[in-house]
Amino acid sequence: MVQKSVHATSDQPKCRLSFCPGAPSLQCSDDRDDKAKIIEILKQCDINHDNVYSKEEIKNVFKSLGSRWPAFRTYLGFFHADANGDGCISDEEVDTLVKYIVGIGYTVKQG
Ligand SMILES: [Ca+2]
Ligand SMILES: [Ca+2]
Repeated sequence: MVQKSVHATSDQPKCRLSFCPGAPSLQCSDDRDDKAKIIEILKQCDINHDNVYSKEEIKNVFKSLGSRWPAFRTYLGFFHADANGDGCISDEEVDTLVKYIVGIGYTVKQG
């Protein structure tokens, strides 16, 4: 004998804490790792080793990251990071650039 117990609990919101599959998951651990790898690529692309990045050097960075539009990305990167507008990314500005690169979703795959 099967007896269904029917409880009327319709006045309680059932799915208040349901997970939304489309919601971005919070990832904090990988972020720092990505940053470190991007800084590594930046250093490799600093051809004249002056710790200042010219447009040409930044374009190489985006090429290394596999960007399809390195010139466009360079333009936007400078727009975001070149605070004093002198046409190159100095040591103080490079952090903003790295944040920008991480922000647009470039991750560095090793191997
Ligand atoms: Ca340089
Ligand atoms: Ca600058």
